[in-house]
Amino acid sequence: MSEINTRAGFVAVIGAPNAGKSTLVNALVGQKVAIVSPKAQTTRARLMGIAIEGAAQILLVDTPGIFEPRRRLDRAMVAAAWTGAQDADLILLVIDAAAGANAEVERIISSLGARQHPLFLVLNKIDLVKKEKLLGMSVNLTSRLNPDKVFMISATQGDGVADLKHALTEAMPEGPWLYPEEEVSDATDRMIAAELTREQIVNRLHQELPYATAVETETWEDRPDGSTVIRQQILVERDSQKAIVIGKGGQRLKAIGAASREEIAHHLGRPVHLYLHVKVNPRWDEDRGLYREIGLEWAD
Ligand SMILES: Nc1nc2c(ncn2[C@@H]2O[C@H](COP(=O)(O)OP(=O)(O)OP(=O)(O)O)[C@@H](O)[C@H]2O)c(=O)[nH]1
Ligand SMILES: [Mg+2]
Repeated sequence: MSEINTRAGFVAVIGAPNAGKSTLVNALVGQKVAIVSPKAQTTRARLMGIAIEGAAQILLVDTPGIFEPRRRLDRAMVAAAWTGAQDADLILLVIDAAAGANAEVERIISSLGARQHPLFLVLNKIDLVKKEKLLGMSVNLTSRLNPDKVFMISATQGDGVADLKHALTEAMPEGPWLYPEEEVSDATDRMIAAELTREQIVNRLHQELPYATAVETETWEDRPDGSTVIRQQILVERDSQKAIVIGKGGQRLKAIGAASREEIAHHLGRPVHLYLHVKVNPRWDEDRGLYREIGLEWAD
């Protein structure tokens, strides 16, 4: 590979909650770097997934879905999303084609009005939508957003993902790669391990619980026998939530731990011993140290 032809740049992946941003980042990277769930507001902090194609390194900044902020955690998440967009070479706006241009999408469109960046518009989840609806949506959004390119994809099925990746490659500025070739994410293993446990919780519990929960990796020990011992704390806001996470006779916590341990071991490529405990802290979302641990800036 000749030095002159390498390309590298940042792509901010933004969109409403649940649009499929993290699923798309994983598909472009070619492995799971970001957690995914059918619930809105799964991603909390900015996370970079690194995709490589030919001579190009595409740094995909996965952001929290942009929504109406209420508490401090929400404000920090929205701030993380827009910061991701400002620093980027290109904005990838992901829209859930099945949900259409709802109020959240409208808010994002108006905020993008004054953008300085090139924009790719991605209509995702085309596997769920009739062609006519898709075309109507595409015409409407294109006339209002004036994107540089439009893609219709299914991030879960893979349709259109290769074309999108190729176009991203060509849109990256020329320059040296910014990360080592083998790196797939900027998150530390501690953070990824905490996220994988949170993914199990978000996918197993309902209603308010996912939003009331945070996971923190407390200790990490790589043993000489090749295994890793990890202790994590699951924070909830109330005693009743603690009881739900633990489940009857500890069954639910056991299942969360077993599934997460398997995912973490797969990620690390080594055996893992995972110990979880649940702690009640009604104000965990006011704890500055925790924000740092989960990769968010404190938002006043
Ligand atoms: N049918 C279908 N489902 C999809 C597609 N892409 C993503 N999903 C699903 O949509 C849900 C949300 O996906 P995520 O990737 O977590 O969405 P997100 O935009 O990152 O959401 P937040 O992090 O909450 O902002 C998950 O259940 C995905 O499996 C798709 O192309 N087709
Ligand atoms: Mg996400």
